[in-house]
Amino acid sequence: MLIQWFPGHMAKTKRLIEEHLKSVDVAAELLDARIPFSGANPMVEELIGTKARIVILNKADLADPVMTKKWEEYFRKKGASVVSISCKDGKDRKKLLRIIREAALPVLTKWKSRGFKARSARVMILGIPNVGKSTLINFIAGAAMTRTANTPGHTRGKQWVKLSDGLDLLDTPGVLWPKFEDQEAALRLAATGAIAGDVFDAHSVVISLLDALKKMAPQVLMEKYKLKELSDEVEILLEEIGRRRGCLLPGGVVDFERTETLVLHDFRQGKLGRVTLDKVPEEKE
Ligand SMILES: Nc1nc2c(ncn2[C@@H]2O[C@H](COP(=O)(O)OP(=O)(O)OP(=O)(O)O)[C@@H](O)[C@H]2O)c(=O)[nH]1
Ligand SMILES: [Mg+2]
Repeated sequence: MLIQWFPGHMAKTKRLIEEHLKSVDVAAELLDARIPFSGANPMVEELIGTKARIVILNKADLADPVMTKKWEEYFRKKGASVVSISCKDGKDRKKLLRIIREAALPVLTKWKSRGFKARSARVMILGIPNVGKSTLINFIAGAAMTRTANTPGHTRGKQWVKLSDGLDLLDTPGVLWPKFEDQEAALRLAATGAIAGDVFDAHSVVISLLDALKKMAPQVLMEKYKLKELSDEVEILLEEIGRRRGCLLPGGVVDFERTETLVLHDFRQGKLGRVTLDKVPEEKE
């Protein structure tokens, strides 16, 4: 889905999310484990405010496991509750539910101490396009999903996915806009598929992706495309990949456009290894 983020649209999105946030106890910020920095919305902390927040590093199956640990550590040091998961791995459901419940506990305890009847913890998922919000909602809901329409009270009009174990999930995720100003971040967002194909220049995206992959996963790159060596020149590397994969135009010239599509597809499918594009910021001594 292509979303054009005009300033007016952003303001409207912000208002809508703020409105939804009022009815939840926990805001779950979903990040792509391959780009926890580039894929973070610049305003999310301001939006969430003092609400209990958890960071979910999703698509961990596509990210470098060592880097994911480092990113978890990074968020933990910043005081956030963090968990890394893959919606492709059913085993991760439990740890996800545990962290959500932990985050909601203080709110629910306070609620009860004020003499109110016990109630479920309410959670909202936030994240940029394509990070896996819908998949995550289905993943947590699993087979036990029941939708309750028009819950009375201040949650009126909202749809909740009722989980059997004392958790309610708002089934409308907050779609956040990604970073725009940061060129590096934009290239990575495009590489992972968070920015739709027609708003970026695929050539630059693939060139910068190959440049990163050359350093991060040279072996996989060579094996996948049956290359004897990796050319220092990324343009030449791209051409060699095209030749290897038979992406040719009449006359035997490499079809760059097709080659770029192929490389992007392979990367997004995880066929070029488990790669994390964002480095954890260096700690200041
Ligand atoms: N490998 C992998 N793919 C995932 C994971 N979670 C989601 N995906 C894939 O990511 C793509 C986007 O998922 P969605 O759930 O549609 O993302 P979304 O955030 O709802 O996207 P929008 O509705 O466009 O904002 C889909 O192809 C999912 O199958 C994961 O943990 N691992
Ligand atoms: Mg969705």
